[in-house]
Amino acid sequence: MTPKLSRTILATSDPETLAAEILRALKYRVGKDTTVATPYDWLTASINVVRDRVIDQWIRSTKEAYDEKEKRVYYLSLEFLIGRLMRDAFSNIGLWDDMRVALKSLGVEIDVVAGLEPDAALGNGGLGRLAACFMESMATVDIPAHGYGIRYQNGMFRQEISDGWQVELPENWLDHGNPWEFERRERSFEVGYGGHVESVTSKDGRLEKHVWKPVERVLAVAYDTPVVGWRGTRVNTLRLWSSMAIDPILLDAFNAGDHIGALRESNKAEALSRVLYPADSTAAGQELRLRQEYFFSTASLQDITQRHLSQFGDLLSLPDQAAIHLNDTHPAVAVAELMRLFMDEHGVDFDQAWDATKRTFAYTNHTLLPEALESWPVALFDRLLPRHLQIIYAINAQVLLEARSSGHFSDEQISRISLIQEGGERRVRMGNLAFVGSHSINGVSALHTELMKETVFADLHQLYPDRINNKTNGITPRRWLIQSNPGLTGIVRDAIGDKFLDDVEELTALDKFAGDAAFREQFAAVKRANKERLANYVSGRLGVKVDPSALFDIQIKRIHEYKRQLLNIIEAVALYDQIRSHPERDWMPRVKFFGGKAAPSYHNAKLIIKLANDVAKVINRDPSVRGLLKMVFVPNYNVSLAEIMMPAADLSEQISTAGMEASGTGNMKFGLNGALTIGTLDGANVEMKEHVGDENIFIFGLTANQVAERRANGYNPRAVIDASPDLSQALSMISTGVFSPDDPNRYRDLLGGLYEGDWFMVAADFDAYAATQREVDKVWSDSPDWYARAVRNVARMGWFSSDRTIRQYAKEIWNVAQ
Ligand code: 26W
Repeated sequence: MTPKLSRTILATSDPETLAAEILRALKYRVGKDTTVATPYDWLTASINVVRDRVIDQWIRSTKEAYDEKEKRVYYLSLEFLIGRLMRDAFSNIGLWDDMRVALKSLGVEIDVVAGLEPDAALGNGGLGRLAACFMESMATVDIPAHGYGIRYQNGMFRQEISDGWQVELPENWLDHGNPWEFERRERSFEVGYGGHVESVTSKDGRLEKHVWKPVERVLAVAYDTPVVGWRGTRVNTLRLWSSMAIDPILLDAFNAGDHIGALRESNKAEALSRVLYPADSTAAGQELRLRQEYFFSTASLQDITQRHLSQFGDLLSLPDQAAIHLNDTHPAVAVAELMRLFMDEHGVDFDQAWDATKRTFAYTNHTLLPEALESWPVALFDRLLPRHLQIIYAINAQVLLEARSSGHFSDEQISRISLIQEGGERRVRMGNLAFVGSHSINGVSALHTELMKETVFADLHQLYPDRINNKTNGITPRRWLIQSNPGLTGIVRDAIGDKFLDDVEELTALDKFAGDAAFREQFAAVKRANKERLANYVSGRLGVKVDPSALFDIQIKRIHEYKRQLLNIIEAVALYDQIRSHPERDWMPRVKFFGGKAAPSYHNAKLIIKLANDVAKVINRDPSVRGLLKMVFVPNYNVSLAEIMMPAADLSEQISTAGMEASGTGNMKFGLNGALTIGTLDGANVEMKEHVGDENIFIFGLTANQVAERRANGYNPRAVIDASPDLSQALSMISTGVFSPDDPNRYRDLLGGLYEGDWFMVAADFDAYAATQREVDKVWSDSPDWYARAVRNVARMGWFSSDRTIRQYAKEIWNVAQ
């Protein structure tokens, strides 16, 4: 047996050696010398130097998994929101500081070069970023794992703000090439669509098997990116599929002079992996999306099964060697595809195939929003994937038989368990497919998991009561503390030593420093420096001046009504009004930052962005506010911007309507960087409160049960608004055009929603929220108290590491060694 990889920093090199290697890479890999090298060339050369070391370890990791016949994890996700990789890889492998010195000796600033790397935004938000944190944690805790997804040519759109409105621009992360990826033309698989299914019968007329004859076919080509764990212990693979025509040029058409027509197939095929769907919560419902889902599901499964067969020779042992994880329902068609591969390609009978399929798959649900639950019209499914639809019918028959024969289910329940939604246009329910095809279905926070059992999956949970379990989300402390906040990392190392670098739960040792005035001062100085960096950023980009000694209050996340940016903005308006009417009071200076993208077709979300900008414009210009309140909407929120904003926050806004945010992960990033949270008892906020302690978090508002109860028993927002003078006044300012004199009716419909139903309970929670904000002011005015609480947040957030989450998945879902 080969020894386990050692947990030592493998890449020790002195800066002189590295400088020489950089020069060599510049010359022989980039083809330039120092006199003509652009900053991009330095970036490429530097990455190449570190990449070589990563590759050595990558090959070792891969070989070890093979030799030891280790069970592998395959994480299927339509999104990987990885961000930049340079600092991550350099730092994890222990070379960041040496590379800084090496580059400096060549007259190059590492931060400038690192800032040129494109931010790989192959995801929308939480779900995609979680997949990226998980990849890093799986490498760190030494689990053999492959991520599988799509190599979108255009990732998440770039957001510009023009006259206060969101404008979407295409994002071109591959324009300068991508030094991290390796094209694997030899790993390509055919993907079929459409056509028909033939039944093959034996001589005596028995049905032997089905053969799907697709009419359209494209190629999925693999691109591999190494994922480096902490201290370079293990390097795993992120394999992204790119689509390509099988015949890139139709020669007949070309020879006949139709040069454009000759490329038609090629263009059509390449459209598949062209662009990420930018909707983070509403199912797109478009054919291309289903094509994407099947495209990467089948390519990944063909790859996995081929690897398994070549190593073990027998497909039925797949569940012993492979755990395939479905990141939400986006790859749920993989359940039917694996069944097809078993039955049609490998002659396994239905019962055995079904048993092996369930033992192989596990599924994570990330949202309870009804509009986000994927379902596809049966007619569309039949046209694109006729064999899969047959298989889904067969699975459905099996599941409904189980339900019926148990005698415990009413007809209504049976119709909810069915994989096919009846009534109106018949649809395939992807959540139900993922559920019945998996041995484990997990939620992403304790509350969310309980709500899953009570709502969307109540009937399926009754049928299969052992399947639903909780795995509270986490974040990687490497990117979200060590790399993005070197200042805080430094003072923590000085205070408690280095153990927390390898096990972030060791941060609890910092708890006693909450009472240490000298440490609190160091902490405040680090926070101040991080705030200055953010202040410089917004002054440079937006020309807005903010005072770093003010309280930095930050809400950054996708713009969505349930996340209630509107509540925050209305409260800012109320505060603005109060400051003007009571200039004599002792107001605490505050800067409210907002950032986030709206789905391009989400009208209200786009209006909320415009409102934030309209309100900011008026407040920031009003001399009577005397700079006590400022508001900034920071455009194009992405992973790289998060790395600047998280460390600079004093107050983290996590104010979703209770019961609606599955977990949240931004909440954890803020806490780990020493921000205090103002939030509802929603998602992982509930567990954060348990960990940091009631006095170190500001909780307000209705609970999930109270929200459900109000919605059920008739809630009258109008009465609530009338009873709150502050809210009434703020709403009337917005609706009379104080912030939109050019179009006083701009927000009529948006605010109308608050009077009519107020589904998101903005009015219901307003007074509690505003009162809690004044409580925040009070604590902020007492610096030692504030920073003591902030230090306790850092000390107690270690549990929210994705290493902990991944260990739980490994042990309780995947059954893999670590
Ligand atoms: C089909 C369209 C679509 C696309 C994306 C529907 C739903 C999604 C995701 C489920 C949205 C998402 O990112 N959900 C977030 O997942 C995070 C990681 O678990 C959680 O922390 C967030 O609370 C949840 O909103």
